[in-house]
Amino acid sequence: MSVVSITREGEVAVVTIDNPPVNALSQAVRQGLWDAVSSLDADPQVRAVVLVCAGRTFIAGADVTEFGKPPQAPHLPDLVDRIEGAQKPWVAAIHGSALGGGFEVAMGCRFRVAVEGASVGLPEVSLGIVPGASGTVRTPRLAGFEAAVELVTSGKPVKAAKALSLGLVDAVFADDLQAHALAYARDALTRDLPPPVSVRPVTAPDPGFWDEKRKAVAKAAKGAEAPLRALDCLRKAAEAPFAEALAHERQTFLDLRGSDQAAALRHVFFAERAAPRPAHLKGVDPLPLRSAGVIGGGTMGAGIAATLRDAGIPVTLIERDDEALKRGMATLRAIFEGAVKRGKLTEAQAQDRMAGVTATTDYAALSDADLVIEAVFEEIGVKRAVFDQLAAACRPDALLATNTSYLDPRLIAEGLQNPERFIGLHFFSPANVMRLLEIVPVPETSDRTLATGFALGRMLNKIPVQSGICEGFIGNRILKRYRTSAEALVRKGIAIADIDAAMRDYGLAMGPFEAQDLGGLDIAYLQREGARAAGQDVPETLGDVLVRAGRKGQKTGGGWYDYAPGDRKPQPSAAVADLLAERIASPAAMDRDAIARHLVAEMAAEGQAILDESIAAKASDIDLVEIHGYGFPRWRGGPMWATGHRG
Ligand code: T1G
Ligand code: NAD
Repeated sequence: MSVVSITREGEVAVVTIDNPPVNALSQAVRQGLWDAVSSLDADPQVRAVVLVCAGRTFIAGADVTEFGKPPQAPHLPDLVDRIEGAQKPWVAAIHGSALGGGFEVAMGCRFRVAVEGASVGLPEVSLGIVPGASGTVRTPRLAGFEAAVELVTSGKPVKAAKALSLGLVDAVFADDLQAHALAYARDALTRDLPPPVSVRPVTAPDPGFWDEKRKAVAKAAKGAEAPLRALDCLRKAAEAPFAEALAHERQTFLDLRGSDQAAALRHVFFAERAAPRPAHLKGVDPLPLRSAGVIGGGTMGAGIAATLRDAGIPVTLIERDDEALKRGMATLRAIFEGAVKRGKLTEAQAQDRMAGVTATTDYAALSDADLVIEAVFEEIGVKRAVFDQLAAACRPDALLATNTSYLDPRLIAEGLQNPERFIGLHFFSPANVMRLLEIVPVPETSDRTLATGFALGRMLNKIPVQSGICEGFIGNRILKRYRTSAEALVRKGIAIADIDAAMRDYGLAMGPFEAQDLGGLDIAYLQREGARAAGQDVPETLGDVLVRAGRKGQKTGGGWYDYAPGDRKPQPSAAVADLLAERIASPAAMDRDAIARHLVAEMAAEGQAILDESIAAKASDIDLVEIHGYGFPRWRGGPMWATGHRG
């Protein structure tokens, strides 16, 4: 079957790309399009061409699987120029997503039309590269530099309606894309054609524009190289002739394609796509998930209910009493109202989400739920009592899940009827934002239950990673090692602020001590005290000393740092120096890069132990946990990738 085929609709030819799963621009597709230009230019019956894609989306971009190999002709920039130079006007008909090279091909066409809900974008920077087939020189000729800078340096796609307002597409249709595209092409033939995109004029912004954008892009990039290089290409497109700017872009693309950051980002790209469908569950059918219950409407319960509703799943929210239920529903409503304020949801969508929640204290409401997720207090007695009620109230085949962070799920499930349907689903706060979902089976968990956990992860657009049972599973276990290692540096006299600065320079949003002050030192302290009360030997930490002195973080006006009233800016604390004086060696200096390399190596060492104990199946899963659960910089690939682990 040819990946590119041509049919005729009167004087308009239809070129169809059919290259599942996402019509990527493989060499065969590029060759097929190249040959189509020749044959259609030579056909006197053909006056215009409509380019469509079969399947679920327009061209999703260059074929990422070809990136590791030498580029093969026809090269994409040449193909885009060839389409633009065709004797007959081409109309790109976009559904799904036209991304990267896909949108560049569309910009080589004389017109672009889209169906409502389609997206266009240039996500190359998320792969550590820049558009390599004229994206930085054609986009400004359609939409101007303000929009082009946002589109190219953020890598975020825009929906068809916005693309129309920016001039990136010429028309948007409610349905029947191909028929409308054919009509559009025929109508275009009755009028003077607009000039090809490459010869449309650009208005070069003043130098101040670029200074301002460079600051903003550097801040957002947080150490990633590609966004700044993309900005340079855009400035070149403003200040140099098309051909010179195109050559500069191509050189930048080829230069970045072989970079460490691009290799790391491709690693993450493929790991993210492999995660929701683990090989060992291939062929295991998940159970249907048509309705869910959430027990506990606190921080996590409300977030979990929100993410379920975002996926269109009806939710029954259960709390201890009406007062707590009101609080839970208020938290949930606030989540959706925040999304409306940010333009993520319409008011109607927010109302629909709330309408899909049944709030009650009566467990009988769960009698037909397919799935129930428990998110009550982190106390084994409370949890086990909840699961006893669930076993009595729910169907015997209903999936029962715990969101516990530190309790052993086997203890929670002890004595549960039909334990094969029990599983740990560890969401991260805020559960409706963080994509990481640690899936923790107990020995009795059936493969079907496990496959359903992953199916839920896909439905919720999460990054699901299977974890074995150990204290803190994968993420919180590495977090503990990271924090212990950071405290060890403090004991050696390294300044707290230097350690945080080192990790921020490395690419984390904040360092380990700032993060504890933000989240609260008492959460981990209570976990340690619980372990001590249970007879475990848990050595005193510096954090213990601070919490015992009432320093729990920002919420008490001070933790590792002091905070002026109403100010969240961390200030080095003389009180902390006094409190810890007997436990810290005299001040010592350590190069920030050395601090970061040491702490990342500590994370990776714990990751290796996690692999050795089969708590995680592969190193890339650990990278995904750190990137999606703890903000590890994607462009470093994760702690395992960054320290040379492959697999
Ligand atoms: N190349 C090859 N395979 C791809 C691919 C691509 N560009 N994009 C996705 N796939 C595979 C993916 O591995 C998975 O495979 C399947 O398609 C479904 O993907 C010159 C150089 C399009 C929004 O960065 O954003 O063009 O696991 O699960 O959730 O300037 O895929 O099924 O075997 O993500 O429906 C720029 C990346 C490339 C787009 C669909 N393009 N893809 O999402 O499906 S660089 C991108 C996506 C470039 C030019 C430069 C998403 C999607 P498998 P999926 P989805
Ligand atoms: P929380 O205190 O904010 O909420 C717990 C809720 O459970 C409260 O609203 C309480 O009223 C309710 N509850 C208690 N007993 C109940 C019962 N018998 N029936 C119904 N509702 C009951 O706690 P949280 O932060 O949401 O944590 C909940 C669970 O999620 C814990 O197991 C915690 O370890 C886990 N978790 C927390 C985080 C986090 O960052 N907070 C992250 C991941 C997992």
